[in-house]
Amino acid sequence: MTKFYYYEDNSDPMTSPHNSGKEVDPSKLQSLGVFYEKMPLLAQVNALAIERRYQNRDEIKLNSETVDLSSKLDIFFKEHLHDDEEIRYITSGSGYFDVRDLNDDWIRLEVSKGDMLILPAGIFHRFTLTENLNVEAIRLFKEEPKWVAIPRTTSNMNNSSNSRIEYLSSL
Ligand code: KMT
Ligand code: NI
Repeated sequence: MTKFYYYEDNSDPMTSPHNSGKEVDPSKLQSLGVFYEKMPLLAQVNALAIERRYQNRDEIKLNSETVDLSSKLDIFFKEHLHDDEEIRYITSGSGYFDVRDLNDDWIRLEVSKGDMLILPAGIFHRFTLTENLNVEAIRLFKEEPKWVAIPRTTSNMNNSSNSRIEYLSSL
């Protein structure tokens, strides 16, 4: 199964695959600072968290019973960045993370149980569910479990947020 591909912008709902058929190599993701690894065991994630000095975590569950699911999904699907690196570990169900490449095209990453993803601080991204409308994930935070999403605006596209400047210069 293809897990990483260029997103096709069409009128399908956001939870549809939007698969353009153009596959993306893991090395392409690495060049954007995105790391993906299959981790069958939570112990592997715990070791990674210690290695990278993560202090906190929480659990997120989204499914058809979630209160205000559609407004929550709208928030996650708005293009944004964070000032901290984010680690996500999928424990059940599936979802899509979309990340921007340097040409501003979307790369879609399909994640499911056992998938670990590290998104660097400063990368523009968004998240949605697959058509199954069900995901459970652990979100790991460097410090307190804060989740501040900085929306993309014309003024922070390239240079107004520190994490964006640092991200671009790290590539
Ligand atoms: C993010 O930062 O976009 C998220 O945490 C999405 C939800 S994690 C399954
Ligand atoms: Ni995010």
